[in-house]
Amino acid sequence: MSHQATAIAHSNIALIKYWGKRDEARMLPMNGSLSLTLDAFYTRTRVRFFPELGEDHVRLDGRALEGEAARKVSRFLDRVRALKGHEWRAEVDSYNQVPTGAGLASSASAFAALAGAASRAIGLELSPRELSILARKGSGSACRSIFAGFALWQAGTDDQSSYARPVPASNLDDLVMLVVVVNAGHKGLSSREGMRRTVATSPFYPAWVEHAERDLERMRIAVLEGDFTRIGTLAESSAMRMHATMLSAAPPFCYWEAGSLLAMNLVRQLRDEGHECYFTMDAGPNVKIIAREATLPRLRAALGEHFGEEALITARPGPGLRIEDA
Ligand code: 2P0
Repeated sequence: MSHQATAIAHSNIALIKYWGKRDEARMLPMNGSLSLTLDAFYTRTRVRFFPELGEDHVRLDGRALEGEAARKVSRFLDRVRALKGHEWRAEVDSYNQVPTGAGLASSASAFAALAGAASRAIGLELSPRELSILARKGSGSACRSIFAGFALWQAGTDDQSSYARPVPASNLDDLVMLVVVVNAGHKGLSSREGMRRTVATSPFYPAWVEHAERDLERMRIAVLEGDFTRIGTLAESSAMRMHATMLSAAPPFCYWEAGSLLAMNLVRQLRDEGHECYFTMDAGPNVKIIAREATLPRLRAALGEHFGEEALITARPGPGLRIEDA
């Protein structure tokens, strides 16, 4: 019997952001979040377990991972091994269709794919909810990438109640996300460290948590009703409030660059001209514009003028996790 499997998971962008953990060891978030899984960015991961192997070997885009990045994968594999009661070590081969570490959620697709491939390879048959719980322990946002389209991660109160599920949507098939790659380089402060500092030091943080839970329910309803204006307004506000907690941390930090501000201003300008669109930003300088298919040509022209066509990536609602036995 071969102990191998391959999984493909797409990344997701949060419309209501996850920012801060209440329990880092158990990877429980302070607040729930809601995201859109995207077609354009994904990770394909093959895991092969070998009973005789002495240690895990992890490759990303063909190159051996070392140091903390490799240990993070091994610790995750330890969880999978513990679930099955095997000591087997693994060879992991992962390929990213995402600029790694540029705020385009590579850890979400990475750990969702790893959860799918490793669990199947070792002989576990997990439900989508169990896969979401497992993926969460690799990286919080990964629990949402198990699902296609819109997903809601309920914060929960313990390990088994903190997972994502699909959110029913109506009239949103023409939703698009235009990613403006302001800077594709590796970001400075990791999300994990940024969250830690924000929770510990920002006086705005309690207000963030309170509003995030309220906005989460509003967003769920807006998605259910297909209310694009409400979705965009809530998403933009969630992103701005999250970044306000970073600006108010000690020491303060900021992921924005000059190009980020330019893109945000262009979005506001286009909106004022009647081309409805909204922006969101994550733990990096890139700006993601939420729009509808009909507005896309105008947006691409306006943003392309400043950033160049090659800096624009059009993403659409994407599929959930797929696992193959080979
Ligand atoms: C999100 N981000 O909801 C938020 C918004 C970035 C900004 O989830 O520590 O890689 O592994 O749980 O999930 C990015 O952080 O952090 C993230 P960990 P993760 O998408």
